[in-house]
Amino acid sequence: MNIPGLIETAKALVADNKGLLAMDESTSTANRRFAELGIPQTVETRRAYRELLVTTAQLSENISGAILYDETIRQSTLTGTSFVDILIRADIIPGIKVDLGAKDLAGFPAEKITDGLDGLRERLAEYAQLGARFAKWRAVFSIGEGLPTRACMEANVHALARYAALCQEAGLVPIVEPEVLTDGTHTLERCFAVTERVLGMLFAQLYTQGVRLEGMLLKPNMVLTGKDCPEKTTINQVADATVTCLLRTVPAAVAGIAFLSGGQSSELATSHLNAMNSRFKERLPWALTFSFSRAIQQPVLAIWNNQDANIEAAQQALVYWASSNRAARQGNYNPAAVL
Ligand code: 5MM
Repeated sequence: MNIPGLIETAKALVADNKGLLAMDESTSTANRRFAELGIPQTVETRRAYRELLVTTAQLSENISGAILYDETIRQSTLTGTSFVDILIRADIIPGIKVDLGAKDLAGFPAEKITDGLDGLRERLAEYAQLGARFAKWRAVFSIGEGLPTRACMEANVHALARYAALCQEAGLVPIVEPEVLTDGTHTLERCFAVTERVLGMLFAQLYTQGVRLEGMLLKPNMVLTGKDCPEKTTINQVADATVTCLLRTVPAAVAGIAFLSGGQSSELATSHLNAMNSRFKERLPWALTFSFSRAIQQPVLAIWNNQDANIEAAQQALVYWASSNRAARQGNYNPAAVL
C-alpha cells in the first residue's frame, strides 16, 4: 500500500484553505433537481451542466478536488476533452462517488444501509485508471423515536470502514461520509448525541479495519436542529456544538474534515463554517473545510436553467460561493460582499 501517496493526496485536498466541490449527484438526484426547475432530464442536459461546472475559470483558486459520479467521470466537453483532463489541467484533483446508494435496511423499515461493497475492489481499480485519486461513500442516519437503531449504526459504520480500507488498498483516498439527516423535529442536543455516537462507532470500526487515518478525510454533517424543530439556534451555537462533538470523537491524525451542507442554504452553511473557523481554528488538530453540493450548486443551477446565455452568470455564482467558502475556512466570510 502506498501510504505516503495517500497522505500526500489527502493533504493536497485540504491545502491552501481550499475545499471540495461535490458534483456527484446520482442520476436520480440530478434529475430531481432538474425537474424542480423544469430542466429536461437527459444525459445531455446533465453533461452540459457538469461542463459548465468543470470549465469555470478560477475554480481552482478555491476548489482542490471535485467529486464526480460514474456517468460524469466518463463524459467530455462538447469539444471532446474529458472532464477528468479538464480538472487535472486546472490543478483540481478528480474524485469519484463509489457507493451505490442508500437502500432499505432489512428488518428496520425506517432505516437505510448503503450498498456497493460487492465488486468494489474491481470498480476502484477502474476508477483509478480513469484518473480518480480519491473516492466517497455516504451513509445516512435518521433521527426519530428509537432511531437510529444500533443495527443501522453498526451496519453502516462497518460498510464505511470496509470501503475505506479497500480505497486505501487501491491507492485512493477515502472520504468517509456519515450523514445524520435533518428531517424531523429533533433538538440540537439530540443531533449532537446521535452524531457523537455515530462518529464514536465509526472511528472504532476504522481502527478495527486498519484504515490509516492520515490518508483519509471525514465528511460529516454539522450539528443542527431538525428541519421542523421549533427551537431556533444561533450561528455560534451550531459552531460550538459541531466543534465540541468533533473534538470528542475525531482523532487528531485524520487529515481533514470537509462538511456536507445537508440542505442548509448557501449563506447559512457558509456562515456556520465561518464561525467554526473564526472561533476555533487555532485550537483544532485538523482543517475544517467544505465538501458542499447543494450549498454551492443550488444558486448555480437556478441561474443556468438550461440556457446557454446564462452560463457566464452561473459560473460567476459558482466562483462566488466557492470563494466565500474558502474565506469561511479562514474565518473571513463577509455575507455582504456583492455577488
Ligand atoms: C451530490 O449528492 C451526493 C450524492 O447523493 P445521491 O447519491 O443521493 O445522489 C451526496 O453524497 C453529497 O455529496 C453529499 O450529501 C453532500 O451534499 P450536500 O448537498 O449535503 O452538501
